[in-house]
Amino acid sequence: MLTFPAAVRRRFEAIVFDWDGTAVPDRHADTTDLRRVLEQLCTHGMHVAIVSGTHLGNVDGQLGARPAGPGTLLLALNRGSEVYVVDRDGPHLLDGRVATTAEDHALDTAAVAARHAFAARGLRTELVSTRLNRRKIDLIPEPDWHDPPKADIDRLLDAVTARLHAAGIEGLREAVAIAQASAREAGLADARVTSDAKHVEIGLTDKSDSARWLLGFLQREGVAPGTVLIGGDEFGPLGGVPGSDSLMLVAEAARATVVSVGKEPAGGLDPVVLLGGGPPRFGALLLDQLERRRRGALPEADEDPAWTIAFDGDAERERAVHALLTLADGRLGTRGPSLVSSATAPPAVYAAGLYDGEGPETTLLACPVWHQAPHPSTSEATLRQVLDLRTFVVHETSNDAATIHRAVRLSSVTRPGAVALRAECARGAGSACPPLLAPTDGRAAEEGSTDGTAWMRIAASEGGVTAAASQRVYPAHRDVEVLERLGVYAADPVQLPAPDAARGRLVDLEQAGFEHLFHEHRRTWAARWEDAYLGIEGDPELERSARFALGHVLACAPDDGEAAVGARGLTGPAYRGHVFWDADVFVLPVLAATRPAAARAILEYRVRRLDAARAAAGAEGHAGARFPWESARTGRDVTPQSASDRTGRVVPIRTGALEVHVVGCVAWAAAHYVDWTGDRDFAAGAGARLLAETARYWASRARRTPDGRAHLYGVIGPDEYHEPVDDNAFTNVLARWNLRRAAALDTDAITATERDEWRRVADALVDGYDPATGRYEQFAGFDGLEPLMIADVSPRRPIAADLLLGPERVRAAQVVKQADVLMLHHLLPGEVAAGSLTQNLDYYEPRTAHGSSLSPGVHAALLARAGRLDAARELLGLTARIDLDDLTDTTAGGLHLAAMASVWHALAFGFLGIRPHADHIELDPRVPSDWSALELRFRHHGRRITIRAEPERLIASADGPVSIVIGGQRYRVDTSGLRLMLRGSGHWRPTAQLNEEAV
Ligand code: IFM
Repeated sequence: MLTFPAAVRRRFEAIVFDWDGTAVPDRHADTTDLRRVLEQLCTHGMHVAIVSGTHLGNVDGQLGARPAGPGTLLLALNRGSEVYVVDRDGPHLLDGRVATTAEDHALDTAAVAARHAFAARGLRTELVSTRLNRRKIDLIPEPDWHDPPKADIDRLLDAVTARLHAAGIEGLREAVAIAQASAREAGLADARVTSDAKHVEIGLTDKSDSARWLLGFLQREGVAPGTVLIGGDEFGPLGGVPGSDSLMLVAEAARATVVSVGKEPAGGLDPVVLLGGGPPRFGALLLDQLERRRRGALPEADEDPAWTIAFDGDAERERAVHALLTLADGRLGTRGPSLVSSATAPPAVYAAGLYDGEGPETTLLACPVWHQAPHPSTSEATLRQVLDLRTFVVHETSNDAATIHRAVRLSSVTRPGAVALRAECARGAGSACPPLLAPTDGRAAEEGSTDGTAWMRIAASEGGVTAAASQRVYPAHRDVEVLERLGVYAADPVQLPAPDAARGRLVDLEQAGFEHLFHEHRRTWAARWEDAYLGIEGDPELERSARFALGHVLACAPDDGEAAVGARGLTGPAYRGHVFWDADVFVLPVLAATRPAAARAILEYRVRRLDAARAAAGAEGHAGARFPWESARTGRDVTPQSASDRTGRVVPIRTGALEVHVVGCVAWAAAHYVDWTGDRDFAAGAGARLLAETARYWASRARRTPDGRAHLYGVIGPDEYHEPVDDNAFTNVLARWNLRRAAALDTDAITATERDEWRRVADALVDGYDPATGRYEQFAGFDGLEPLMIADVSPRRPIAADLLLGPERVRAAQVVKQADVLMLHHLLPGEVAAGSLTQNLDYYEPRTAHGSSLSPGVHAALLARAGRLDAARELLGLTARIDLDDLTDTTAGGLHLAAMASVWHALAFGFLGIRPHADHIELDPRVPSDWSALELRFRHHGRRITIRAEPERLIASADGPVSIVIGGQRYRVDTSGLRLMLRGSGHWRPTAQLNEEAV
């Protein structure tokens, strides 16, 4: 086999190439071999796109490929005017740009005018075709030229230049300028005028449109630009005119590898790799790609710093890195590398909602491990792991000096519960590793093997998990073989699944194969990012950290059934996988705006435990539903009742008994989901039940005093340093909102008497607000505690103030663990006293230790709302790095999912000031002057909306009509977008040339 330069000696995911002169020498060449290679490349999962100026009949007629996939064959033809997808049944038009009658007329006028201009200089030309969207003027018309082979580019250029000189035209560049002037005069402002030495063409589109379309397609397929190969034969200038293939080098292709097989008379053009050799060389390149795929070449990461995070042999932080690199699909979470196993940091797999044990001991069940591959034994081995944030695929390389081992693994978001691994290893090592290993917690696993399929099942106290996996090992090259493993998990919290439950699904997986699974997984992730794009231009490091955080939130819940999202998701064992308010008020808002079905699954988890919550309320002697502080399988409270402190002293944990605000948080989540999605069925059904039952709880728990006021006694607020407290402002105002919102529900399930009672209780609930200071007292008596600023006891935050100062001291002082009063301003800005944010920020922020990771992101959001952008950025940056830098020293136990979610809260609710309402979105953007733009995409009531906010400009667009309110003014936004400028007065105003329509 011919060798190629290092730049192309790798597996690419897609190839985009010019047809005439690159893939075929002329339009009559035999393409039997080419057809076969391209079809097989598609079968092996590569996307193939042909770019040509000519029409379908020419390219498809000559090639005749009929590929089956999973790779796609695309034809981008007629110089950027049409795109076809070709499958077994032939080509189908995907997209086409049809010239309007006026454009058609203008093209004719331009072409005739150009010919006249040439004729006036004494140059005879011909209009050789009048195909779709373009006109082509032959500079050397028949019979002057006897069909020169295009490959003979030097002769062709000489002949054309001589002819042009004879007419006093300096060269091709001037010929193009003449045609350009004609096009402009004909009214074609954005005409594309090009030359391939033989012709001058005037068109509405060109190869740059093809390239942009194709790269957009590949992006929607989840193919990173750095894994795309672009091929052509004319990149360098021809007679002073840019080579026609250089038009493919659009900005979106900046990370692609580009090769030319042409003669390139003007020499190299950065970054094109000059291969030369014409179509035969290009054919060899395609064959090389096919060979790599046949030998099981691993997909490679495009190490674009904007979309990847790499860890190099970080032994010290080994367990934290495991958490950071968790692959989750909403049902399954896998942590730990494939190529190294360590007794101190064992790999782990968890299934969502699958718990073992009873009461406070209830713990996520450790499942069979599927992802261990043969690993080098030498201790010098170093491990490099790259997480591709676009697709949540982990690429691993282990180098033990003698051999390089590599592995790629994924947890399929298209088929949650399905997993795939491909690894390169030393000959003979592949089959040494069994496909399933028992978890290291010593739990009994039953295992077996049927027809080459291994299965393993583990019973929980109720239900359990069964995994099935198969693998094949095949030679790659000399000393290397490829191990390919597919696995399926069936988890059931009620009944232990039979081996066949997993084995049956594995058969489907095996039929699909690794490449197919890889393809669909990539595409599903691309669709997620398409709805949840996040860009922070001007701060690449923050942008990447924020994408990391958002990606993990997008990965934590499935699209159907119920989602038991624990405080650490499926990324680690901390908090035993228990579900807290973290899921309802931190994770859910992000998903409601970006993956509504997953947000619905989080609510479904609560809905299915409504009976347990009713029973808990009843057991306390209250009405309604009392959701537990920590929840797991049954919906009964599983909060531990005690723990040992640093001194070994056993201290009681009272959050389970007293942190009742979670009840209102569930109601808030239901209402917030409806605000984002407009899901009427949920609102009228389960949503109404959640709101009503939680309101019943508050109404019966509130105590009246003779002065007519209502109180909630003996609770713990979000600030867990103080317990128990009376009338925690957060709890009371949340309960008040809950009662009022439920009283307003349009349902027969609530009686008029109940509504009246709820409104009366809501009106009577004390909230600790003092109009004189504009401040809420965090709970009754907080103001009388010892004033203590965090800066006086610690130079840095976050700190665990209870550990630093001791629990007694913090209990007696104004030291706040996490946003408490301020959490109200974050969740319920319409329920707190207007204008009270600043006073409460001023007072509580310096007293807050950020002893919980839930705190700094919320503060960042509020500081941004208050216009304190520098302080907001500082806390946003801290939150975004909380796990990446293991700032709390607890990341090993799993990622702080609520903190990850709060990064998005800070950007969306804080910097952009977004609020969802039933019939509009409210915006109040504040963008730091050194960010060139903050861009977020989300869904509101089914419409996809993109907001791009620059320090002084705002662009909003949507895929259908939506209403946006900015500065009290309502605008209608649709696909054509809305532009506003920030005026000197600090108000957003439409720019003059706008399409806005105030309604
Ligand atoms: O829910 C949080 C709580 O607010 C603070 N301690 C940790 C819990 C789980 O993240």
